[in-house]
Amino acid sequence: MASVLIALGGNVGDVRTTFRAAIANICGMTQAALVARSSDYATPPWGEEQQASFINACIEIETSLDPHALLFTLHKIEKKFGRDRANERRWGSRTLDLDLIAYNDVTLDRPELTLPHPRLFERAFVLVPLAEIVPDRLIAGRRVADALVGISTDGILRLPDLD
Ligand code: PH2
Ligand code: MG
Ligand code: MG
Repeated sequence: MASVLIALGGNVGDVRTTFRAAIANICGMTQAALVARSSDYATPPWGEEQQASFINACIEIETSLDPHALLFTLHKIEKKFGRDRANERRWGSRTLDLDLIAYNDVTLDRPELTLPHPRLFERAFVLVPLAEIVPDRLIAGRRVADALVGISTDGILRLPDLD
């Protein structure tokens, strides 16, 4: 079994409801157990600033799928929740983005998949939810909670749990 960290993001539609359903789908379709789920956070849009705020969260799962099978499944789930990869801008709006952040300590550098996620340490919208669930985890030799020191978390707001 592998311990896998996945970041969720979206800014179109009822994103928190999408997250809830997507997490159930991830566990169902990857024969995975949900180990931890962060709170949802409202986050300022990064990359392309003239768009709606995002909601972001992170989960940890345990799965026996290999990284590529997992990536394929995550893409299927994105599509099921309205993601249209063919007609979107690189840093633009989406219904659902599911990013593989880390898969055990696997390192991989392929066009379709880089592990750990190459932009993880630049992104407070990933590190803040990640530090809530796995503060002591080492990714690329760095402790998650330490990686947050020195990067701006301005405008990131933890949202109260839904019922
Ligand atoms: N995702 C993007 C572009 N910008 N900004 C925030 N705050 N959160 C995201 O998940 C995000 C983003 C495209 O994938
Ligand atoms: Mg992303
Ligand atoms: Mg993505």
